[in-house]
Amino acid sequence: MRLFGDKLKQSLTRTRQSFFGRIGSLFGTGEVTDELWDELEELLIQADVGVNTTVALVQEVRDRTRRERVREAAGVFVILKEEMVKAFPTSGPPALPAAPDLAVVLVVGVNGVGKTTSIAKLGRFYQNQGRQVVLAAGDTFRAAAIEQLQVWGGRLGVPVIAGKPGGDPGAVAFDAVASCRARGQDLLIVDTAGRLHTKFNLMEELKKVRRVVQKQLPNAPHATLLVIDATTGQNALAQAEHFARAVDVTGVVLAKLDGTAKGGMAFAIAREMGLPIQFVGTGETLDDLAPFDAATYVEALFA
Ligand SMILES: Nc1nc2c(ncn2[C@@H]2O[C@H](COP(=O)(O)OP(=O)(O)OP(=O)(O)O)[C@@H](O)[C@H]2O)c(=O)[nH]1
Ligand SMILES: [Mg+2]
Repeated sequence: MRLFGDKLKQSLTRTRQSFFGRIGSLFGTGEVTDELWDELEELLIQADVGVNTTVALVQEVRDRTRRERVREAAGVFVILKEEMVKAFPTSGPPALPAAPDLAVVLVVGVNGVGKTTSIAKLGRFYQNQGRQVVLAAGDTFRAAAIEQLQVWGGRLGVPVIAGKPGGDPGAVAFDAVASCRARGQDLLIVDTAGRLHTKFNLMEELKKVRRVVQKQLPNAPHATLLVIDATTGQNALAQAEHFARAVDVTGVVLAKLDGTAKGGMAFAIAREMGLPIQFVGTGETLDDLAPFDAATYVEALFA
């Protein structure tokens, strides 16, 4: 966990140096004033924490400060950090059936958010845990998507199950499950499209992929991970809700956390969407993925 903690901390460098660093300075000295609360609220909103989440968080901290008769800013800072950790009811990777049982992970999200790269990183993560990983190229729409996944599969040294460009992603998923079962491989990660030609409906296609997988393996997919791009701010939330409603998203991969100075979006996702953040993307290479841990995250925002 130490290594992952370092990665998470590293990816939050820009965030720490901007909004959250300034929040830390607010609590440096002295008394608690009305201005302090106003500034705190403003900085949290600027850091992508989201208006509703910010208001609720600041209210809770104010209430506790009053109840616990805290007068020093330093004491309020401790309460703030505790409440921030509490914003995440759960931490860590999804619970999956243990090997040798086959676990199926479906990865969804808007185009360009980092799905395929995250799949490769997840492949490495689970490989390191000793699992026999297989990838399925379920994005049959975008021309280069299949090849891109094959390149990652080559780097990982794992099989990539693919069909023809423009083919049926349900069929690819079906074949991939069958292939894993025939060969005794125990972790299948399915890539999906982020965008389709307008005459098709992406949500319907994703639902179909789910149904096809379920036909062979009733409890699958065991996790449906929504990839969210941390650099896109609050707009991403509306898109994410769309996916969450359509395909029973079970958790979030917050990609490109290293690419933003506003790393507060995790709070809005957890509170406003009620979804657990399970992994964060910390860069562009295979090892740039860390399991999300709320305490480490909050510490890294200020440390
Ligand atoms: N800095 C950084 N870049 C990332 C991260 N994850 C993905 N990227 C970059 O984001 C870009 C898009 O990544 P993809 O994995 O192709 O995204 P996608 O969602 O599969 O895109 P489509 O297949 O077009 O829908 C690539 O240039 C990746 O290198 C991350 O955690 N940090
Ligand atoms: Mg892709």
